[in-house]
Amino acid sequence: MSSSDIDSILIEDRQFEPPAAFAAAARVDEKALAALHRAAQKDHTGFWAALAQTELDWETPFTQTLDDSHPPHYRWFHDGRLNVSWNCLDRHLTMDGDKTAILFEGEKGDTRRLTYAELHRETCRFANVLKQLGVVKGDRVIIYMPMVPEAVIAMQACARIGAIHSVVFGGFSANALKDRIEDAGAKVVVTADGGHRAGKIIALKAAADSAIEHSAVKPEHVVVLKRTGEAIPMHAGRDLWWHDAVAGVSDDCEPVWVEAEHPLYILYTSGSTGKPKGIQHSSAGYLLGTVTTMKWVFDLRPDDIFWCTADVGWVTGHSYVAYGPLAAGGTVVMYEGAPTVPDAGRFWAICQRHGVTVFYTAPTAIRALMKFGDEIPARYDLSRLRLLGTVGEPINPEAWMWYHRVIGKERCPIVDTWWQTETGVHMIAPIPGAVATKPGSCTIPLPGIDADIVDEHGNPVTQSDKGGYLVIKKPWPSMLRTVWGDDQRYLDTYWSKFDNRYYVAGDSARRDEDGYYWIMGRIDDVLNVSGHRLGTMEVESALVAHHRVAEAAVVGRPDAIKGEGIFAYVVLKGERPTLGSEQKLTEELRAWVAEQIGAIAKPDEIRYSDNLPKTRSGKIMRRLLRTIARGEEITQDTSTLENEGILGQLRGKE
Ligand code: 7RM
Repeated sequence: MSSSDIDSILIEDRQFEPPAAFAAAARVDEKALAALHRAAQKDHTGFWAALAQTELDWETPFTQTLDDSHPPHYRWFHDGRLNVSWNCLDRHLTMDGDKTAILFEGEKGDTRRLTYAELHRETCRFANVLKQLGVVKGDRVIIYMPMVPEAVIAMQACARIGAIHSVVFGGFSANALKDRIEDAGAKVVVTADGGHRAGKIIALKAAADSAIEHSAVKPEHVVVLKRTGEAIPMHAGRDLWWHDAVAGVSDDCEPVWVEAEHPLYILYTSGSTGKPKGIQHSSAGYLLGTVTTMKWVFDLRPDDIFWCTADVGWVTGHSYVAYGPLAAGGTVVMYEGAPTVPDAGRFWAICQRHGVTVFYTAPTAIRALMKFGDEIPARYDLSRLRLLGTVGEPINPEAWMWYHRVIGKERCPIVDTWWQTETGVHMIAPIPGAVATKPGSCTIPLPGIDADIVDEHGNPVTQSDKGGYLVIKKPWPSMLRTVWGDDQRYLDTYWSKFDNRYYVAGDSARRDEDGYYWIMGRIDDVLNVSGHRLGTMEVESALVAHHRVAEAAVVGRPDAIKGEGIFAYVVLKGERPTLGSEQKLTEELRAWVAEQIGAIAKPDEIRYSDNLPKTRSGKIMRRLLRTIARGEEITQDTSTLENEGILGQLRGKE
């Protein structure tokens, strides 16, 4: 797609100033923000160095802030040493070990509260278990867990001993888990007998067994948390129960001090090919980003009850459940289940029960809950809420206004935060006491983040109605460091387009007269389904792996709740099913994709044709397929189609 194709259609002119009462008490007001921006502009590395000194505890202080001698590989604070779990836990104990770290609620209503002292103890114990299993600094541990405190404990335990974790979302299938075990070369897998979600039990251990059975890499041990109590097979010598393993283990575990650049984790995310990318993050720079954004964007204060609804399987759950809130010494809420169990008031019931003050969720959840009307939230006391946030995809102004009016009672600022797995933390987002918001815009880049919008040649786009490539022009501490095991892919995907000068996010955006950013969508073949990134190629690879499928092309189309829905065009090896008789095969293929990737990747609709429309050079005409999926009039040139007759089939008319 060339940037000239990216014309903006969204016009929104409402603007909301920071509420006076909020601004007066905020950590960062307008004046403070101006000072931060000035400091960052004057001395980019000095700005980050000062924050790294004040916001993090170091075992060995760093002497060099940024090593930029080998772009686009950057090292931040590289000769300093610290420990992430120390910064999240130990350093708060001296202040107040009895402070609540985690407030947990299971889908069935069970609750648990862990103080900092308890979380510290559990983390140390589990770290000692990992050590006993032979895990040492640099080893990879896969975490495939429900949303329970032990998921965070396992992550923190890895960080404590310098092991690199890779959390795999519990909604992913055995096959997806297998790919990640192999790519990461995992030594240990931490899982559970199952988890509760939407009234069902997610059979995590069964999936883990199947993944390992088919994996070329064989993890030495599987630690299993008892969560549901379902009977599951245990493999003697390989598997051990979490509760058995921690029994009798010491509460003490000296942190392993690691270099600032030591990888904290690998998190797999979708790109434009079928193979997920292992995004590799650092220790110090990443952690610094989480703390600064907790304070700037979430305005986190000691008495806040912070709830980010994301699963720890996504980057949002890493930065704003497992690390950021703890590094900032806050109290974080974790909820295991679905937003609609037992009914669509669950989120608001949790907000009321735990006194949530800062609430962060995805536009898809807001849209889904909005559908149930204003009466449901009206049943709950939401008066403790003071700040709301969104992430994952552009929020449509209608959902923004509903969130503002019905949940925030026109009193809470809304922070629309643009960022990615790769950026580690918020990049473009309002600082709520300082920046006016506009529904649908993520507003302006944070201090120390040098974002821009450029054209095909890398020149800034200055017209406010023109879109372009969203790029970041200077390195920032929490940026990804590479793609695990595939540095070439790091270079190709993020840097080569503009000769290694700019980080290319893969999103298109425009900037209005006030300098506000409006994200317009992905430039590559990546779908955003319910705020989750999925490569069209991933879904295509899954489809063609089915014995009846010869070829497949997958495109996105707008979906009122999910943001984007999945539409698949399939060419079969044998006969095309006659119109009206495709139901059974469609269900089979949908179930197949769920098995290959996970239920989130199931196509909403599948259409069968004799061929796919291709250009003379053999490229699938995706634009045409998108037009058809949306049911729009075809304006593209179709004269190069070898078989114009397939148009009728693609439109489902023949
Ligand atoms: C945090 C996360 C990243 C992609 C990104 C965008 C889209 C995320 C917003 C957004 C518009 C937002 N990581 N995206 N946040 N688009 N406004 N506030 O979602 O790696 O899973 O996805 O999500 O396209 O590139 S992610």
